[in-house]
Amino acid sequence: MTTALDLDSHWMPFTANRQFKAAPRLLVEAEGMYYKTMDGRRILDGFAGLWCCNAGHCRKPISDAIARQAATMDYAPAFQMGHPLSFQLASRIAKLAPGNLDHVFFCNSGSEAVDTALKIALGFHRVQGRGERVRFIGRERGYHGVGFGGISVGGIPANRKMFGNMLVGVDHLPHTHNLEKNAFSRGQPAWGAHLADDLERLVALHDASTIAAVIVEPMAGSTGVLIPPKGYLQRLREITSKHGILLIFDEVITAFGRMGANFAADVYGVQPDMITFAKGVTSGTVPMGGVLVSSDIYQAFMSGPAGIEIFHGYTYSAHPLACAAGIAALDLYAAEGLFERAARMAPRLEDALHSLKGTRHVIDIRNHGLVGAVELAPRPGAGGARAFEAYLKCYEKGVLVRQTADIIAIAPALVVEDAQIDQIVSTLREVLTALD
Ligand code: PXG
Repeated sequence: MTTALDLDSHWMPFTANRQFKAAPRLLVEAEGMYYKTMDGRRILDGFAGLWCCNAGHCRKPISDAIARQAATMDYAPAFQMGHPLSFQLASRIAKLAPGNLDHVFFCNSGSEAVDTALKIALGFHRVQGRGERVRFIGRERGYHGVGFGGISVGGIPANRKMFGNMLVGVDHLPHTHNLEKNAFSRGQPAWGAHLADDLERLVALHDASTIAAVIVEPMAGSTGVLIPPKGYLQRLREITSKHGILLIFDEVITAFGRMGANFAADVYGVQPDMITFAKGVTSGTVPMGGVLVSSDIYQAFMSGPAGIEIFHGYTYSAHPLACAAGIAALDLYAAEGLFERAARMAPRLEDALHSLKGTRHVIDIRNHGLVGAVELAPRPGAGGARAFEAYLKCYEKGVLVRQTADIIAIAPALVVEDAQIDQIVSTLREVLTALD
């Protein structure tokens, strides 16, 4: 099997290549909640691929739509030309979006969506004669993809330290994680809204007139599931509005049902000026990302000089296959009521996960929507090792979860059943109990 496969040539992303290639984990088929491995084992997918296959794997309405589109028109030029599917999908997404977020700029990934949103923020201020608003504020532990813009506003040290100066003029809010105050919270933690007030300090330091935008994940996924404290996002909105600063929600993970609603902005009741999305828009089937912008932002560009309004875009912006997949995914989400289903299943996941309280090594459990995390005490001098071993052991026992630092994250497809939640949690319990 794997001996016939040359594993050397592919330099894998965010992977310990040498370790992986010595003991590869290869997936060859997927259906619904399950993967099949190259050695024929069935794996329960507790992570919707990588937070993306929200409708479950290989759903026929989506794969049929992609196949049909590939045979009908493979590609159409993205610049100064168009095709109907992009307009259909954009208006569908705009209808789902909260408030006045009614225009969509398409790209191909979350990283591109973030860099696009940052550029739109700069352009928005500039077309209105405020070209000095160039600073960005991100947050510690934030993950906004791997473009230079995204790592600049992001706050994951390992993703930044190798890559030089990045964007200049970026500052960061403090993250909201605090185990002393908030350990074992169910849903939004009570403590921490005041951490948003740090934005006032940064505004005082830099002056509001120099700041273009604040970008945060409403629920910080990649860093290990940090649920926003009650009132925190509201406070960020108040302060940004007061100072004419744009607020960008990076919803690459949280959009399209993950939190039990269309967008996290709906769940938390806060209206941003832009939302970045990717992943769930096509249920992970074809790469696609995008930025939802407010009518104010769109109109500001449309009132600018005649001609091309923004010198930005990608060969594959609104690729026909991605658009076909997106429309089919949105149809399927609606037909099966999957976002409502996620909301209904969320308490079930919450109870199951919190039943791990008291299990060996567990120092925190947190959850919101169809997302949960179990944080482990790190091994002295070996941060991340314990959780990585737990992740490997879960995989051996037929359950795929995600590990980051000493945190195990769970985010099953929205079609997950009770018994599958139980299997994920009981496997984790078994593994943690036996782990050093
Ligand atoms: N923003 C957010 C909030 C993300 O979560 C990106 C941007 C970048 O998206 P692309 O499509 O460029 O990868 C992400 C991606 C994990 C994990 O295990 C998270 C992501 C990707 C892969 C793994 O938490 N998030």
